[in-house]
Parts: sequence; structure tokens; C-alpha cells
Amino acid sequence: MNSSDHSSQNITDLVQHTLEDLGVRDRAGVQELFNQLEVRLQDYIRQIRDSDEFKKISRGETLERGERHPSVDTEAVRVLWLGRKQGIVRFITDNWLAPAPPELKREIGQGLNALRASVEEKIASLINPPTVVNEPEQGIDITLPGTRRTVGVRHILRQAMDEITEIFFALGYSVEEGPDIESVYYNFEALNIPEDHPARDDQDTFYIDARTVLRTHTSPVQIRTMEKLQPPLRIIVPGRAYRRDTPDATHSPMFHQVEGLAVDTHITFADLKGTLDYFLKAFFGPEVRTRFRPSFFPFTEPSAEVDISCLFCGAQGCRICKQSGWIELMGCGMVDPALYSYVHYDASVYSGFAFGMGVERLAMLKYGVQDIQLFFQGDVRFLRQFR
Ligand code: 2NL
Repeated sequence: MNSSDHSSQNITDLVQHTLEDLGVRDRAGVQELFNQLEVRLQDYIRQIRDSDEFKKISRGETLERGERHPSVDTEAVRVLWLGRKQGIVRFITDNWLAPAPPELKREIGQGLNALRASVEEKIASLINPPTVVNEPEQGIDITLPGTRRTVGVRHILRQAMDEITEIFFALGYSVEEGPDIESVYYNFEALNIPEDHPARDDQDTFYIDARTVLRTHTSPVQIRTMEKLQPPLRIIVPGRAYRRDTPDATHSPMFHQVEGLAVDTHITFADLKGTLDYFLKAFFGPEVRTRFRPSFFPFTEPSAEVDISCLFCGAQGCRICKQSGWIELMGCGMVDPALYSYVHYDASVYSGFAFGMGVERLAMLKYGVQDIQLFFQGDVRFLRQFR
């Protein structure tokens, strides 16, 4: 190859060869080669500038589907000339400069530097238009798919708890809350739960120290409220409670309760029955029947368990109601007058009823949930069913 005109030769081919291969032996020949490279470079840049896409973008217009943004071609030119491993500048360094005779090295080095600067300057001089299609002003590409935003809902237990409190709202009750970390006094003593009662055992209760527990029910809030307010009183107390139970399908060491308390003159067991019958029909449906069975709690006298007719078999008898037709749901009773002396209410003037229910138990029956653990595992496949 002895011709000094290499302009017809493929540009990447040209830089694969040494100067000796190309027949270039003097400084003029080197300059001529770099001149030809500069001309090729200008061709590439001109092609981009003359493209319809470049003109449209420069005028702030919108590209059609299938049209290519000029920045794509600009980047291709940069890679072709300046690419670290396969770029033209790299090949010139390796194939022209490195094996060149000493007297040509300076000329080649200067040509290289000038070429590199020229490429960088020309690329920068191509206006770098915004890389948007259709909406150049706002930078929004309406051809891209949108972002799916999922709408959150309250946890199913919170939904159940809110439903319960709503029903009592309508009956004139107000909501009271109190601390999860509670004193032994409010959690046991003021509730008439004696020192030797099994519920006080540290096998059953989470003690923080000898005088402090995680509350085992929400009842301490009622004591605190009675200390604070005089009758007439109608309050509903939703919240968490804690017991040292081993988790299984029906037990969890943390669970939720809603308790209620009404204190006034002339409150009777009939008021209690009417209130809970109304509540249970509102929560489970008007077809449910209620049944009150004698029971015992340290803080109520008399006390009762409340059953509802089985929702699953219409009280015919099934596996869920253990063939009895009834499902045990909650506890209740008339407030034991012993409690009034703790909160300085006059037991000869006032009477009251109280009740307590487990939110998980009510929710499991209402929604047919078989395992209490599902409420606490955060598995969205479960939770999504209650949107
Ligand atoms: C149950 C039973 C009950 C109460 C809770 C109560 C609170 C005060 C005074 C009197 Cl301050 N009673 N609470 C009464 C009877 C039953 O809960 O099985 N809960 C899940």
C-alpha cells in the first residue's frame, strides 16, 4: 500500500494497520492521514445534523414512533472514535504510535491529541436535545406504561375493631384508651383479682418488674377512667392485651380486646342483656340469637358467658359449634361493688355492667378465618382478601 490517498479505505480498517503497512514514512504522510480522519469525522457529524430527527428535536418538535433520537447516533459516534478498547483513537495509539519510528512519534502524538479534542468538541457542539418523546416541555413520556399504585386498607383486625366501636358509638359510648405497660395495681389489684389468683402467675403474665406488667386485658383502662370521671359513664375500650400463651391456631401472646363499661343509677342485668343482644345482631346479622350462661369473673357479680347461635349451621349442630348449635363469644356481668371502693364511687347509689370480647375471635367467626396466626404474619395474600 503506497498510495498516500487512503480516503476510499474503510476507516476502521485503516487504523488496524501500522504506518509501515500503509506506506506512510514521513511527517507529511502522517499529517495527511489525520486530515483524512478529520474529514471522516466531519461526515459522521454532518449526517447527524442533517437527519430529520435532529432537525425536529432542535425545533422542539415531537418524534414519531420508530424515529430514533439523535442522542443515540451521537453516542454511537463517541464510542466509534473514543471507545476505550475498540475506539479509533485507541487503535491509532496501539497500531500507529507504538510501533512508529522515533522521528514520527511526535507528529503522530500531536495528530492524536488534536483528533481526540476535535471529536470531543464536535460531540459537545451537537445540541444535546432533551431525551423525551411527545412531551418535551414536561419531560413526560406518555408512551411509557404508568406506575401502578396500590391502594392500602386498614388491617382486617382494625376493621373489625372499628366496626365494634362504631356500633357502641351509636349507643352513646365514647372510646377510652390507656397504656399497654401497666401497673400490677391497675391490672390486678383494683380489679379484685387476688394475690394468689392464677392469672397473676408469671407463667401467665409478662412481668416487666414486680410491680409492672404488659396488661393482660384492657380492664385497667376502665379503672383509670372511673378514677377520672364520675357516673353516668358509658365507655368502650379497644386495645392490645398480652398473655404468656404458646402460639397455636387459637392463641397468640399478643391479641386485641374490646371491653365496655356502663355505670349509672338503676342499671340492671336487663340493660346488659339488651345492649349485648343489640350489639351482636348489629355485628353478625339480625338473624343471630344470644344466650347468657352463668359464669365467674373476679370483677363482676353476677357474671355470664355470652353465646350466639351458630352462624355456620343455623344452630343445627356442626363441627364449629361442636354439635351444640351455640358458639361462646364473650364474657360480661354486673360490676362487682368491691371495685367501686377502689375508685370512690358510692356503691349504694350506682350500679353498672361490663363486658369483654376478643377481637380476633369475633373476626375469625365473622370472616371464617381458621388460624389466628394469619392476622399477624403480614402475608398480603391473606390480607388482600379483606379489601
Ligand atoms: C372475656 C371477659 C370481661 C369485664 C371483662 C370488666 C372491667 C371492669 C369491671 C368489670 Cl373495670 N368488668 N371487664 C367483665 C366481664 C368480662 O371479659 O371473656 N373477655 C375476652
